[in-house]
Amino acid sequence: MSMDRRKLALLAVAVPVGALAAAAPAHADGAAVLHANLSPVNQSGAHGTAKVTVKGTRVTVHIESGGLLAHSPHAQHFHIGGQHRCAPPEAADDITDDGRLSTTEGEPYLGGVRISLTTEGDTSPASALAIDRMPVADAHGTVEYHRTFEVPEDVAAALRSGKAVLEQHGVDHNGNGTYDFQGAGKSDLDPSLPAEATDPATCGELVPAPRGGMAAGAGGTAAPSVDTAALAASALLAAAAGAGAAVRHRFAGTARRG
Ligand SMILES: [Cu+2]
Repeated sequence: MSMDRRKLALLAVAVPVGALAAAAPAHADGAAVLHANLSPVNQSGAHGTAKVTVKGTRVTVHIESGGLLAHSPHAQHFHIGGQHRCAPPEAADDITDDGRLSTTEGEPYLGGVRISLTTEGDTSPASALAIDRMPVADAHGTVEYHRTFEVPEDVAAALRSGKAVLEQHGVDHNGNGTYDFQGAGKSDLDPSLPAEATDPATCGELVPAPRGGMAAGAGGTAAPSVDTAALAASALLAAAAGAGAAVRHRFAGTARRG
């Protein structure tokens, strides 16, 4: 009896606080929403969609993709600094002349890795090939990814202005169900890894979504109740405040690399 009453009392306090915290950023003019259609690269057969919300330097990423190599990690990044577009097919033979598009061949178009879309911890370029912290496709080759984290100001600005590209990596070129060196040799990024583990599998340009269209399209059926959303938002804010400090600290000490 007393425990239930205590929980109720806590909720009674928590809900108004959460509502206050959520109200300010959710409807302020600062938020930008980007969308990407992830198209297959290297005949991977993979595809997907991504939604990125930018509020100040706080970024929320939601990716749903399918057709990837099952039971395998898939490195994924925001690429910034090139022509902010996915590589055209003719880029595939720039360097290796083998018809396969490597990450290096795509870089003039996409730009280098600026954000590593890891599942936990560091998101800087230093984690570009942190395979043990990248999402793993399930038995159906599906990757669902959802994370909120802090980014440097120039990354937030690039995202807002539609100058970032999302790329997922990992292609089973020889179709044997695993990343191996027989498929396409060594990775252009790290010779200790098979090229199959790092070759691009999907690519999509992050394009600003029209402000009016989003609410009608994406809000729909699965929207949580106001109280739930407010509580979740306040928890995210608290978490982001803590995580943001750690990420910024790491960025300060990490040399930038493409
Ligand atoms: Cu990448």
